Amino acid sequence: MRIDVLSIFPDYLRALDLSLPGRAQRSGLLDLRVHDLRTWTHDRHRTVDDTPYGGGAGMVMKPEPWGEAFDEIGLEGAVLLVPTPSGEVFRQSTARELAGEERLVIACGRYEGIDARVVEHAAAGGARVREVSIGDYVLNGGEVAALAVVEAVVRLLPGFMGNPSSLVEESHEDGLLEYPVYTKPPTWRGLDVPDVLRGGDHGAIERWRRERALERTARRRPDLLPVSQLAALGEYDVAT
Ligand code: 6GU
Repeated sequence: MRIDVLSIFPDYLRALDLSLPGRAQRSGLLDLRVHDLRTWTHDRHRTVDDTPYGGGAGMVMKPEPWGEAFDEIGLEGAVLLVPTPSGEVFRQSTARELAGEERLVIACGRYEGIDARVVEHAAAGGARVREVSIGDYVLNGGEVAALAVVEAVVRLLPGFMGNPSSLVEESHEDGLLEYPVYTKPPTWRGLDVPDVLRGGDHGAIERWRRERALERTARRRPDLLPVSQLAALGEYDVAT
């Protein structure tokens, strides 16, 4: 997979040379290219923003540098991702869809966002555009979201994970939060590992894990469960 990231803070994306995406790059699975948006400015101050039409606080990113950047790197066959708090929520299912793509271009905005014509123009030119948010809070720019998106997608690329079954069992893959996990020692500071996990009855272990996953999801993320399933579980104390 090829991923181009455009940002006025390319150093922010350095973290991608470490850890998981770094390994994918060295193995040839990932071709990651980070670009400084200011490459496509022409004035002495390398200006990327201006005041908003219609008034209001903050600055808006000018369309011209984005247009020239897209012309040069090309959007052919790519999904253009635009991180923004006003986007659709980026989920595990989104990561799965994107992991099947050959090319992603991620346009990181700063300030109050990017002139809306940039997305309009890219879509009119045939690009598949997705404006995505990583959660209900506001960040200063798309860079941190881009890091999250790249990491979530790259770890799903075929051949990336040493043990693909660890991908199937984790939180969100089955619509539930993951059950609690334990390792040795069996007793630590007076706290025991649940007996069932040490008993070797794999059916019982599977049932226990499913129950804990359901219970945890009902308590922490009731929005993930259909009402029917929530009702069947009865009351859970949200404090625990
Ligand atoms: Cl993708 N961008 C910004 N600036 N803030 C966010 C976000 C994205 N997702 C949640 N908050």
